[in-house]
Amino acid sequence: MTEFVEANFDGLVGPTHHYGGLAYGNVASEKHAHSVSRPRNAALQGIAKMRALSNRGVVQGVLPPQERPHVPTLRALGFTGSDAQVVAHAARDAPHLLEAVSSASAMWAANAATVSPSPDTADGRIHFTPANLASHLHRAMEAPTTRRALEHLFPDESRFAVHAPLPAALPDEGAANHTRLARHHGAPGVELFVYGRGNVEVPRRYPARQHADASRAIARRHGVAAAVFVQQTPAVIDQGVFHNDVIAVGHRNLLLRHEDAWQDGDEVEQRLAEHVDDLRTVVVGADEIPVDVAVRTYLFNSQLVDTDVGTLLVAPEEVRDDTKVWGFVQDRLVADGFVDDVLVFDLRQSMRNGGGPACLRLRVVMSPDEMTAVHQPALFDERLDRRLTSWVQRHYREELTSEELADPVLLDETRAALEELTDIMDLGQFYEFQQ
Ligand code: SUG
Repeated sequence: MTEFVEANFDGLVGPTHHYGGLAYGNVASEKHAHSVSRPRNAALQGIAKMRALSNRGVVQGVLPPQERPHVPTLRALGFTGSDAQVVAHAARDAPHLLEAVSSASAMWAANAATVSPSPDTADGRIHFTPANLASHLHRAMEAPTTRRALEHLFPDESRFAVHAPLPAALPDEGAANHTRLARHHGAPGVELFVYGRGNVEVPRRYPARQHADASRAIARRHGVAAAVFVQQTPAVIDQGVFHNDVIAVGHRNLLLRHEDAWQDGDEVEQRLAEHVDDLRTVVVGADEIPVDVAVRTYLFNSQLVDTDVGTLLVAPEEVRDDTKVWGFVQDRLVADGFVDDVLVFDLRQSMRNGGGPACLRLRVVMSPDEMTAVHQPALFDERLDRRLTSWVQRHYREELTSEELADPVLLDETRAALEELTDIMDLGQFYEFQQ
C-alpha cells in the first residue's frame, strides 16, 4: 500500500490583518469590528501552529497572503489616480470599501478551495475548485489569486486539476463546507458536501452562504464517485454557524458532529457509513454543548491530525477556557480513545474574526508521488520557519487600526514585504503590483 498522508496548507496571515466587521452572520467578526488588531502577533500565532504540527510529523504547507490593499479592485469600483491617490480617495469617500480591500481574509485557507484527493476521483487526479466566496466582497476578491496560487503550488496537470471558481451566482465557500471520510487516507472515500441555500428553507436572521448547486457542481466536475449532500440546519446558521466547520469536523474514519448541525443528521450518518464501514462518530448533544457555546469556543473548528503519537485534537485556547467544553474533550474524546492527545493554541488574533485552527488550513490528501510534484518551497521546514519568522518580524506592524489603513506608507510596506516573500517562497512575479 502506498502511504497517503494528509498535508495541511495553512494561510500565512497578511500584513494588513484587521477587524473590519465585514462578515455579517459571523458573530466574532461583528463583535470585534474596528478594534485594534496585532498583525505581527497574528502571523506569528499562525506560524507557531505550523511549527508545532510540523515538529510532530504533519506535512505542513504554506499558502501565501494576498496583495492588500487591493488597488485593482478599488480601480474597478471607480477610484482613480496614482495608487496612493486611489487609496486616499477610497479612505475619504468609502472607508468600508477600503476595509474590505485591505482584509487579510485569505488566511482562512479552509475557504480557499474544495479538494478531492485522487482515490476519490474518476481520473485519478487531485481536483481543486477555488472557492468563489461570492457572498462577501472582501472574500470574493480572493478567488482569482487563490486560483493562481494553487496553480503555482500544484503545477503538474497530469496529477493535479485546478478548476476555475464557479460562477458567482452559485456561492461556494470551499472546504469549510466539505469533509472527506475514508477507512484510511489512500482508500476511496466519501465526500460530504454541506449547503445552506438553493431551493430549501433559509435562515431568518443571518444569510446562508453555500449554494446546493455549487456543492453538486463541484462533486460533478471533480468526478467524485461517492458524494453525500446535506442541508445545514437553518436554525444553527441563525446562531452564528456560518460554515459547517463551526459545528462538525471529520478526519479519516472519525466524525465529530453536533446533533443540530444538519437536517436528518442520523440518516446522513448512515449514508456515510455505507461507504466507510469502520466509521466512528461522536454526536454531541445540545445538552452537552449548546450551539452558542460551540460558536463561542470553536470546539468543532479544532483540527484532527495524525501524528507520530496518534490522532491529535488541535484546539483553540477558548476550548480550554470553558470548563464544560474542556471537560467534554477530556471525558468524551480523550478518555474514550477518539483522540490520543490535545494540543491547544493561542490563535486569538484570527479567532476574533471567527477563524479557528481548522479555518486556517486547507487539507490535501496525497500519495508520496503526488507530494514530490508539489512546489517544494511552499512546504514548511526549519529553514522556511526561520525565514518566515524573521520576515514577519521585520515587515509587520505591531498594531493596526481601521484609520491606519488609509496610511499611504502601509501600501508601500506591504508591497515591500510581499516582494521579499516571492523570493522566500520562490513564487516568481506572483503579485499584480509586480507585473
Ligand atoms: O468568512 N471572517 C471569515 C472567517 C472565516 C472562517 N473560516 C472558516 N470557518 N472556515 C468569514 O466570515 C471577518 C473579516 C473582518 O470582519 O474583518 C471574516 O471575513
